[in-house]
Amino acid sequence: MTIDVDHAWLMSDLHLDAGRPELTGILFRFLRGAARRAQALFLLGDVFEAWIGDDDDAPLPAAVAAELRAVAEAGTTVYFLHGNRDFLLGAAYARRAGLTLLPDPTHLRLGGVPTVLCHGDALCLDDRAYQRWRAQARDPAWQAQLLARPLAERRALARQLRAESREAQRRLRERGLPWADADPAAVLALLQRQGAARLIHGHTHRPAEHEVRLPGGRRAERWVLADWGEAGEALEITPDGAGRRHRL
Ligand code: LP5
Repeated sequence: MTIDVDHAWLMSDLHLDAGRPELTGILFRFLRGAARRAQALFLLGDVFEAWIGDDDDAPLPAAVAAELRAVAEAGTTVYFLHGNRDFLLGAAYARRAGLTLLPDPTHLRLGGVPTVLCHGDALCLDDRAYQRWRAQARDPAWQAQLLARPLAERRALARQLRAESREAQRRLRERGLPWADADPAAVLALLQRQGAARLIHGHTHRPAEHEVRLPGGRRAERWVLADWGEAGEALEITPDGAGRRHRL
C-alpha cells in the first residue's frame, strides 16, 4: 500500500540520551502538542544516541515509547526508519511505541509530491569504512548473534563503537578530509528510481535545501534535516510546500 499523506512532520538525528534530558523534554512537548495536528510523523533515524536492543531496561526507551504511543492513539501515524545509531530497533519496541517501521529507502506521496525518504547514511558512498561496517551491521544473522549477548555486554560494546567512530572522525579531521556527504550519483539514482521529485534525509548534519537537476531537465529537491544539537527542529510538509520549524 502506498503511503499518501497531505500533512506530515519529519525529523531525524535527535540523538536522545539520558545525559541530555532537555532534548527529550523538547520532543515530549512537541509530541503532546504540534505533532498531533498532522496526519503523520516520520522519524528518519538516529532518534536515539545508541540502541542496544528492544529489551533495554533503561528508563529512556520506556518513557519515549509511552509518549509515541499516545500520539499514535490520538490519530497521528508515527513512522520510523532506522539510522546508524538505532538500526537494532525492532518489532517488539515498534509494537510497544505504536510505530510503523519503514524500509530505507521508502517511496511515498507527501503533500501531493512523489517523495523518497531515507536516513542518508547509505548515500555517503565515499565513506568506505562506514559502508563496510554498515553492510555487516545490517546483516540479520550478525544482529541476532549480537542481540543474544547480555545487556551489560551490549552496553559496553555500544560505548566502544561510539569511541571508535569518534576516533575515526578525529583522524579524518587531522588529515584535513571532509565529513562524509551524500554522493550526487546515488542521490540521482534514488530520485529517478520511482520518479520522485523530493528526497528528504538526515544523517550528514548539514541541513540544507538542494536543487537537483535530473536528466531531461526535470528538477527535484533534496532536503537535509538538521540534527538536534541544541534545539529541536522538524520539517513540516503540507500541500502548500515544505518548511522548517526551528526551536520546537
Ligand atoms: O555515528 P557518528 O555520527 O559518530 O558517525 C557515523 C559513522 N559511525 C557509526 C558508528 C556508530 O557511531 C556506532 C554507534 C552505534 C550505536 C549502536 C550500537 C549497537 C550495537 C552494539 C550494541 C548491541 O555509524 C561513521 C561515519 C559518520 O557517521 C559519517 O557518515 O563516518 O562511520 C565511521 O566512523 C566508520 C568507522 O570505521 C566506525 C565503525 C566501527 C567498526 C568497529 C568494528 C568493531 C566490530 C565489533 C563487533 C561487535
